[in-house]
Amino acid sequence: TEHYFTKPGVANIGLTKEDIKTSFLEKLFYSLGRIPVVATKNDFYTSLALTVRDRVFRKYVKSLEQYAEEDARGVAYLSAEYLPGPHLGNNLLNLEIVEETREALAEFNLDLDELLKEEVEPGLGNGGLGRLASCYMDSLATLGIPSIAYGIRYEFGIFKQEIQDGWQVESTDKWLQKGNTWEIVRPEISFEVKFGGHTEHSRDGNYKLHIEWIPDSEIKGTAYDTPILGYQSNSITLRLWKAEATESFDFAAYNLGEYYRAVEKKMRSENITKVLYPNDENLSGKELRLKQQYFFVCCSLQDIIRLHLLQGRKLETLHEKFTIQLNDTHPSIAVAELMRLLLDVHQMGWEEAWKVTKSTFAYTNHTLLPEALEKWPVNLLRNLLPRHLELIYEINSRFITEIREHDFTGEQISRMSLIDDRGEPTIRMAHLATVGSYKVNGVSALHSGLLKEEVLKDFAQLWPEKFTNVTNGITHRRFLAVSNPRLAGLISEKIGKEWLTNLDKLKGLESFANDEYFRRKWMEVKLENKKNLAAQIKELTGIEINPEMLIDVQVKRIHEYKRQHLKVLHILSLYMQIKKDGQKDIPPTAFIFAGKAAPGYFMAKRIIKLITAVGDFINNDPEVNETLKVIFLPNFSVKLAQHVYPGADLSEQISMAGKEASGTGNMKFALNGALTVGTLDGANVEIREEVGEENFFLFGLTTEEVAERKKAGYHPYKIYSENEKLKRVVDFLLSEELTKGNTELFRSIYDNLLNQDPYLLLQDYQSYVDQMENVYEIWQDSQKWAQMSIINVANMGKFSSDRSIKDYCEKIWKVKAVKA
Ligand code: 26Q
Repeated sequence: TEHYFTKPGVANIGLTKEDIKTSFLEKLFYSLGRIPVVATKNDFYTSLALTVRDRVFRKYVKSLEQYAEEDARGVAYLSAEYLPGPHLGNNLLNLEIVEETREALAEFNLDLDELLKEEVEPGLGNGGLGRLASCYMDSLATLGIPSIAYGIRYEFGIFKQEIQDGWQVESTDKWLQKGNTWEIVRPEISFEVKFGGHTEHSRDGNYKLHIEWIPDSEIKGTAYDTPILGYQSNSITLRLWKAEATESFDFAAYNLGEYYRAVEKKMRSENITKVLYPNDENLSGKELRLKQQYFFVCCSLQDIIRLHLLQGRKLETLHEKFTIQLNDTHPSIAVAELMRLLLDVHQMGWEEAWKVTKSTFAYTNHTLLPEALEKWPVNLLRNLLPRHLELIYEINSRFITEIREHDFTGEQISRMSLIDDRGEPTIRMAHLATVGSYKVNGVSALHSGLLKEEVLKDFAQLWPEKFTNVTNGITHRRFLAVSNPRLAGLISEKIGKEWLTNLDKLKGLESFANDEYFRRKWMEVKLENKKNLAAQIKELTGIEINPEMLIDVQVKRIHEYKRQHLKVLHILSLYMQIKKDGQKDIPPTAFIFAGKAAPGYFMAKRIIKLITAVGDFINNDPEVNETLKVIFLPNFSVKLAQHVYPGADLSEQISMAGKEASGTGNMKFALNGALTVGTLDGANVEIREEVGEENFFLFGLTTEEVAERKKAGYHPYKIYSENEKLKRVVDFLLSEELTKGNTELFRSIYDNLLNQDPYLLLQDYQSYVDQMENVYEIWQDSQKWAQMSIINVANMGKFSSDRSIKDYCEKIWKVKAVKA
C-alpha cells in the first residue's frame, strides 16, 4: 500500500511557530471570513482550533492507516456517556506544540489561556462513568491499542446548573450552538434502526423455523467522528450516533396535511438523541432512555460487523478480531441484538451464535446500589423490541437449564434468572450482561470483591474465572500536564519528562520529600495554583478567599451516599467551636463544594440548599468569616475541575464504606498534591495502600463494620442524644438563624438523620471530626504537610489510566498495541 502521509515532504505537518502563525491567519480569513480588527475572541478560538484540527487529522489518518495495515485484534468500547472535556489544550499537549502556539499567538497580541477559555466542552455524561470512558480513550490512543469508542451524540448534554436563591436551577446545555470544530459528520456511515411491531414465526419446506420481526417504525443513525489524539503518535476514533429520519419519511410530494405529518414524524425520530438523561442512577420505565440505548447499540454493532466483513472475514470469527466492552449495563441490550443479527439476519445457528456472542462481550459493573441496577419492564421491551424479548427469554431458559445441572437451590435459581417476576416482571440487565459476557469486572479491588460476594454472588460461584478486577485510573496528561503546568514543570525539572508516558516514574520524587528546598518550591507552586483558584472563585461567586487558607474540597455529584452533608455537619461544628466555645486557634479554611444533583432527586437538591445556606450564614458573620468560608461553585464540569484540583490542599472522599464503587476524583486530587481525608471505600483503599497509611487521613467504619452495625440495629437518635456537640450541630439545622425563619427548610434532612440515617453520618461523625483535628495539626506544620504531599504524588503511578488500560488488555481483552 501507498503510505501517503509518510512520503517525504508530506510527512511535515507544520508544527513550528511560523507554520502555526500562517495557518492561524489563513483560517481566520478563509474559513471564517474575518479580519483581525473585527474578529471576536471566539473567532480567534475557532481559527486556532481549526489550525490544530488540521494537524490532529494528519496524525489521525496516519494512525488509522497503521491499524488497518496491521489488521490486529481490536476493542470496541460501548458507552452511553463520554465527558472528554475541552479538546484544544489536550491536543496541543499531545502534538507537543503548547509553547510554539503560545508564542505564535503572542505575536498577534493574543493570550493562549484566554482562547482556551472560549471552548465549550461536550457534556455528554453525568459524572464518573462518562469521565472514565474519556480517560480510557486517551490511554487507548496513547498506547496505540486498535480501538473505536461508540456512543450517542446528544444534542443537549448534562444540564447547565445555576444557583438561584441558593437552589439549583437547571437549563439546557446548548453545546453545539457555536459549532463543533472537533467532529466530522460521516453521512456515508449510517444505519437503520427499527422499533416496535411484532414477530412472525413460520416453518419452511424443511421444517426449519424462520422468525421475522415486522417492526412498525424505523429511524437512521449517522456517525459523527471525533479523533482522539494520544500523546505523540497514535489516535483513535470516538464515533457518536445522531438519530435522523429515514429518507422514506421525506414525503415532499404529498399534500400539505401529509407533509406536516411527515415532518412531525421526522421530528419525533430525531428526539432519540436530543438529550442526555441527567440521572446517575436507574430510573425505571423511561421508554425514551431504552430507545437511546438500543439505538446506539444497534448502529454500533452494524458498524462493527461492517468493519469485520470489510476485511473479508466471516462472522463466525467476530470474537477473534473484536472484543466489545460494555460500560455498565447501559449498552447491555447488545447481547440480544448481536444474537438477533447473527441468527435472523446472518442465518447462523443458535449454538454458534451464542458462542460468538459470549466470546465477544465483556462487562464492567460500576455500582452495587440496588436502586441503581438497571431493570427494564418486560412490557416495555415487548412493545419496543419484541424480538429481543423473545431472545432474552430463550437465553434465560437455556441458562436455567444449564444451572439446574449444578447444585443451585430453587431460591438461587430464581435469584439468578434474567427475569424478576416478583412484582411487575422486569429484565435484570446486569444478569443479561453477565451471562452474555466472557469477563465481568468491577472498578476497584474492594468493589470487585463485593460484586462477587453480594450482587453477583451466585454467578461468581458458577463461573469464578469470569470475574476480575480492573482498578480505575485517570489520564495524568489531562489532569496534571495540561491542567497543572506549574507542578508538571517542577516535576519535569526534577525527574525529567518520562512520567508523561510512564507515571511510575513519579516515584523518583519520593527522595526529595525530605529536601527542604524542594518542599518550599513545592508549596510555592501550590500557592500559585491556589491564587488561580481563588480568582476563579471570585469570578464565579463574587466571594473572596485568602489563598493562604487551607483549601478543603468536595467536588462530585450530589448524593446522600457521598455524604456532602457530613462535611456540612463538620463545618457547623467548627462554627460552634468559634462562636460558643470561644476557640480561636482554628486554621483559616475555605470549604469548596461543587456538583450537580439529579433534577428529580429531592434530598440532593436540599443538600445543595443546605450548603449554600450555611455559606450565606457563615460568610456574612464577621466573627467567623476570617476563619471559615463556605463556597458552592456552580456548574461543575471537566473544565472547572481542571482549575479546582491543582488548587486543593485537602480532598474529601467521605462516602459510606461499601457505596462508592471506585471514585476517580480521589485520584485527581492526590495526583495534584492534595492530601486525602477519607473512608475505606472504593479506590481510597488502594490509594492509602500506595501512599502509606501515615500519609492518608482515615476515618469511619469499614464495609464489614457497616454491615455489622446495621445488622445489630442502628439507632442514630441514640448517638445524637449521647453526643452533646453533635446534638447542637444537628439541632442547628432547624434554627431560625440558619433558615432565616423558615425553620422547616431542612426538616427532611434532620428527620432523615435522626430516624434512618441510612448512610451512617451520625455513626461516623465523631471519627471524622477527630481526624479533621489531626488534619489541622499537621496543616500547621507546613514542612510536614509538604512532605506528605510529595509522597502522595510520588506514589500515584498506579492510578494512571495507562495502567488500567494495560490491565484490560492483559486480563480481559488479549489485545496488543500496534507500533507507533
Ligand atoms: C441508568 C439508567 C437510566 C438512566 C441513567 C442511568 C445511569 C446513568 C449514569 C446510571 C448510572 C450512571 C453513572 C454512574 C457512575 O458515574 N458511576 C461511577 O462510576 C465511576 C467510574 O467507574 C466510579 O468511580 C464511581 O464510584 C461510580 O459511582
